[in-house]
Amino acid sequence: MKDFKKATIYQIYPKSFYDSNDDGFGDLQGVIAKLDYLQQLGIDYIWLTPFYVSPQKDNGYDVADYKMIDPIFGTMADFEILCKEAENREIGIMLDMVLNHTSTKHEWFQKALDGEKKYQDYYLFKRGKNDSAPTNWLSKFGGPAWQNVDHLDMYYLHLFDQTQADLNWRNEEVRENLYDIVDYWMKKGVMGFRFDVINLISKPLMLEDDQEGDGKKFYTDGPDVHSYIKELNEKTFGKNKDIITVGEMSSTTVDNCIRYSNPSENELTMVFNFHHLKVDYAEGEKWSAVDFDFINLKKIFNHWQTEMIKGGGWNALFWCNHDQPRIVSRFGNDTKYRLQSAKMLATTLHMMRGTPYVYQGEEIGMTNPCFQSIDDYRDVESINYYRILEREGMSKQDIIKILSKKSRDNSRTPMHWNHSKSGGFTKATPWIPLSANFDTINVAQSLNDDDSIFHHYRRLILLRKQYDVVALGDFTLIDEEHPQVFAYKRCYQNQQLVVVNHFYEGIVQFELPKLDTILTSSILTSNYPDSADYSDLITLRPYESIIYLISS
Ligand code: TEU
Repeated sequence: MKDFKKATIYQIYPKSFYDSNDDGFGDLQGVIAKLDYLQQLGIDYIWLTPFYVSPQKDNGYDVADYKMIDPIFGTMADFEILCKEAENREIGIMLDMVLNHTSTKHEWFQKALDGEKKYQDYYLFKRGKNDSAPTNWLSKFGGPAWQNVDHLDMYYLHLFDQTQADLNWRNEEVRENLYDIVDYWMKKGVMGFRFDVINLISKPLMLEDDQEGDGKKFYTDGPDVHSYIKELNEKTFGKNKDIITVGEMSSTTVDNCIRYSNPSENELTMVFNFHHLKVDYAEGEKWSAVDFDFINLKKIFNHWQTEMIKGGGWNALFWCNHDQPRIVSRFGNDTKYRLQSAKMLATTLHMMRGTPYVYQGEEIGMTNPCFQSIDDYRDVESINYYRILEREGMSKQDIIKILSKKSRDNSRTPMHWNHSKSGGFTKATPWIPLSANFDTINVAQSLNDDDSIFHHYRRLILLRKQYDVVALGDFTLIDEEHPQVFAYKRCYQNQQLVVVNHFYEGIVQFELPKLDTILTSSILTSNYPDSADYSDLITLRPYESIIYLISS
């Protein structure tokens, strides 16, 4: 059995990973073809985003049949081979379970539309009030969260796209059906699950208008969420102690996350929260192009590290995923200091306490593609917001500028395997354009260069396995108010790490904690070949990042 505290998880967005049959879409055979590469990186699990039958309005997060594989990704036989081949390489497969909503093309929803009361009760169908929607809640993808169905004279709730109808978790039969789906995949030999927006599943009995916001305060970490997750655990993955789980928690709190992930609660293994990725929002508004707030970033990490340790919870650590822009373009420098800043960001994250996730392409320092036209975008959220911002009077140029920083498509461009046409991803036309820099930033180049970002990630993944302090140490932030450096200490038994990360260009001096003379220090890894030895005051170069190991 793998120890999740020492594990690293690699996220694959199959549509953009590798196209084995040259139809322009990545597929499961494409994942199989690249398993050796992932083994070389040293990861322990692969989280695959949804590949179930889906109209693909939200790239598979709109599931029409949970037990079938969408033909664009391959067949069940492909999936079974993938599980076996991954297992041969000691890699576990984690599946994405989208249990908050289904596609409106799902047969349950179709039967509800046909007037079957039983299936209407699978969703949140409500009568409108005074000729308008049941509440004033807003969808996370823009516009109202309720869609009217004329012939039923009712609205249904969709927190995401109109084609993603929220399920009614109060209905026991719905829950049993969902547990059966999880069971079905467990029997296929999967080793983990990522539960999509699982903290949004519990809606209050009485739905009311939100006088201040978009409605999220009513359903985020909702009234019965902990009891539903406990039940999900008990009836499905809790039966196999080797299975690991991660919950995606939207706008959550640390107290809830301790409950979600403290083992004594029998809920989940770990949790994603997004607070650290909102430091470049302008007063809570994602669709803005402002610099990130560095001090706040440190404070948020410090809060989540120390509070989760105190409460016995477990963080999933991540900079990137399929919903987030590329980190090197976001908090790093994707031009002159791409190499140094990508490594620095990796070190900052991987030396914290929690289980790190690497999103495909992050390990070679892929950047945002900087699309110049709305025609290059595919993401439903980005396209919706393009229209909304245009209606609000923003210029096309300003909207494109914001999208090029914030769109989810920034991370969804095809993986760069080599410098050949389409980056070796496909021989056909890819479903979404590539970033133009695939000729210099690609896997082939990274594997050949000992100094590459890839090899830095490989070393970090290994350090977590080699040093207990990485997995188990406590966490203390050093110099919280320092405007350029994010440094922290980790301690476990007689081992200590001091991790120093310079987030900006230029040269900066930084004071390190004084060491007892009986202690010795060495550099475990750094992103410059000649970083300074440990001393009370060190000088850091642009984006310099050093891990010191202190021992007695
Ligand atoms: O995302 C949940 C979610 O709310 C965000 O990450 C969202 O994409 C972002 O806040 C928009 O600004 C999950 C999936 O990861 C995402 O891909 C799906 O679109 C969404 O759920 C619905 O299933």
